[in-house]
Amino acid sequence: MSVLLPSRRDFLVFSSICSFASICKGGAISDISKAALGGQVTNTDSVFNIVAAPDSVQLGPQGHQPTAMWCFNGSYPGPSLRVRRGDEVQVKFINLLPEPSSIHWHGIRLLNAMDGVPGLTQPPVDPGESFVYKFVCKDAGTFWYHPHLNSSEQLGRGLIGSLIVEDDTETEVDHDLIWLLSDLRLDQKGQIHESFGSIHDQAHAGRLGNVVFINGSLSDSWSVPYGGRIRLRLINGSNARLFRLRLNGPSVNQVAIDGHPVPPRVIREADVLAPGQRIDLIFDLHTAEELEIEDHGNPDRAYFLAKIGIAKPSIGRGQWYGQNLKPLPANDIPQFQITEIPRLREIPLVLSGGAMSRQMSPQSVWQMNGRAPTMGHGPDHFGREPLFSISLNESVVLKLINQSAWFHPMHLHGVVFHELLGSDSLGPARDTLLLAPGQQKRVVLKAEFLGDWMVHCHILEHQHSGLMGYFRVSA
Ligand SMILES: [Cu+2]
Repeated sequence: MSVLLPSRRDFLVFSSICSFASICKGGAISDISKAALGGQVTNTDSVFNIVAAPDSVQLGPQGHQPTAMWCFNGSYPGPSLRVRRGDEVQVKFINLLPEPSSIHWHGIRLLNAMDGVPGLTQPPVDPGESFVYKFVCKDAGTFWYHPHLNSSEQLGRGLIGSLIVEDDTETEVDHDLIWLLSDLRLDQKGQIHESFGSIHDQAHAGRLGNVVFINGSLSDSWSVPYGGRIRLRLINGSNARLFRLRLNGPSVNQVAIDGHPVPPRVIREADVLAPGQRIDLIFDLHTAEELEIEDHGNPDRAYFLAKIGIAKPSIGRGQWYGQNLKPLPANDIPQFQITEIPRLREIPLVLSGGAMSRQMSPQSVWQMNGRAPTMGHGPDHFGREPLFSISLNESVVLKLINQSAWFHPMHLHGVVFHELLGSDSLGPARDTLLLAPGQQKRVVLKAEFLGDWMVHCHILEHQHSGLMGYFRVSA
């Protein structure tokens, strides 16, 4: 029961934040970013300005020391962008960081030139420069955005945001909540810990934070203004943390994974939510009910994440939907016949290295297919040659083989894929798939878009130190 678990406020570092109220405020550039923003972003015509810049954010309670971070539009997380399926989204990205950056639209199937990977799909956006992203959102669902350069540090300093694509025939709910989950590694002064580039993090489980946030907040009590049906969109925007969310209260349906609908299924525990992944839940809350959510991602250090209840007094009444929950409207993604799969070309992708491995060395922490791309985040850090090539419109089976002793959520850009479950069924459409230590998984995918596309581990310290390459889709 959650009352026995520690809350996030009990985390050691948080009490440290509280005791450092008097450190002076930094971030001279924050005024520039606010000026460049020109007020609120608008989404009426799916045209946005996104400014990345240093800023200071009140992570702890009021009166305590703000944290110097890197922010999209001055907030942590950045603005939540809501668009309609089929819209052409236009984002002017302005970089006011002290280093080059970009924005990648995680999970969005788009043209290669808009994928936001410096050195592969576009030049880096230098400090003071801008880049206009234009893409059509083909799929409704829960997506997110973040830089794709020096990702461990840029996300670890706060550059994350959600992108929600709505459908005209969306399943009706009274409240549509987004929880962008993240963690930050903070020092004793409540500032971002400067341990970026740590070989220990790279070779082990990545840069785990010491404080977990929901939409940048420490609040563990959330409320909707009145009862009814609630959609909760969970996004894991942390560098390395695996969430395993246990749900106590009303019955909860899992309705989408990585943005794409799945048949509604009542769960007491959501699938593991690895970095980059999303899960959508739908549940009904009436009268005095509350949904309590615990994170058992690390079974030895489970904690109470938050609860969702109805504000008191409730200011209205939601609809009563009964037990009837229809699947979300499907996205038009490639479909596969199970009978065609044995005929498809199979491409192995072997992940090796990391701590406790003989393949690991200071020059090569991780390897993909035995190859160790240059460490770091320069223009050739993902290797000069593609890991594999696929013809346009070809379907292939990719065999992911984790020879290491560590978890790897593997993310492919430019495609959605399905895991092959045994010989006769397919898992849900995904863009990021978690491999446990020593695990092998086969996925089927169809190459729909030309170009060079990243394939990498979404534990960003693994990505930084070798688990990052690309595949080529050619005509
Ligand atoms: Cu990894």
